[in-house]
Amino acid sequence: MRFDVVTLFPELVESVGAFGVTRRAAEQGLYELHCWNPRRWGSGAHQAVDDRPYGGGPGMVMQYEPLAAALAAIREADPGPARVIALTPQGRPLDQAAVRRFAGLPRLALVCGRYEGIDERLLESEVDEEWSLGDYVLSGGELAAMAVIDACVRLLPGALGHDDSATQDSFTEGLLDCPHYTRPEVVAGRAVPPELLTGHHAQIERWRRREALGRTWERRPDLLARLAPGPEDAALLDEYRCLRRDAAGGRNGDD
Ligand code: 9D3
Repeated sequence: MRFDVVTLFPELVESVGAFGVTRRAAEQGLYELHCWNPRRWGSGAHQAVDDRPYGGGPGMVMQYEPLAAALAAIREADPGPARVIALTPQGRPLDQAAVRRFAGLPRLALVCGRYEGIDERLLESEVDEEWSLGDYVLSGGELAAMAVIDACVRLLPGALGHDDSATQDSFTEGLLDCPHYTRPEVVAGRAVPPELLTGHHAQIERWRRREALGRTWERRPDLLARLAPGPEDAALLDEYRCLRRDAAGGRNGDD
């Protein structure tokens, strides 16, 4: 897979490939990352890429021309069709379904906004989709582009090695992950849940499923609503609630 990123901070974006899974995947040739600085196509002595907003107001707006020139250079570098994504606060919040779709494409071009935003005409004429990282304020689109790249690369065949946790990842299934424990068996007076020490595989899987359902119910009811648990999961969730109530000894605020 090939990523082309239009950014005023290429070193920042390139660092996504410098560590861990994404670094190994790059070394294996599973993907290529190319950054394009629109400043190269800026105007005047300072190679400006931004100007004041029409209608007035604070901040600056990224101009059409340098961004369009960068996208033209991307198409010239490799004529294969690239889907063009812009990372903006107005985009839909990124999710695993979108990442899965991107990871199936041969090429992705990512446009990172800075300043107050991007000239709307660039978004209308050159960009296929707008995505955001969520409802909080970042300084620009770079971290969002890096998130897209990281999330895609881990889905590329061969990126994760053989135990392939990608297919088991919680969001693939729409549930939060269950808790994890490792040695030692007791830490600060807290023991590992005994179910995990039995070596009884079916019992362990049942415990993990129950904890995953319970945590999703507590922390992300929006995810659970979309999943619509079947009768077996509903029973596990009931069991979780009972255990929760007993453990709280009547100290639960809501029930
Ligand atoms: C005053 C209105 N703000 C828009 C919500 C101004 C503004 C804030 C932040 C304009 C641009 C930015 C820069 N942010 C991004 O480019 C960005 C972003 C984000 O801020 N949050 C979540 N995802 C993303 S993707 C790109």
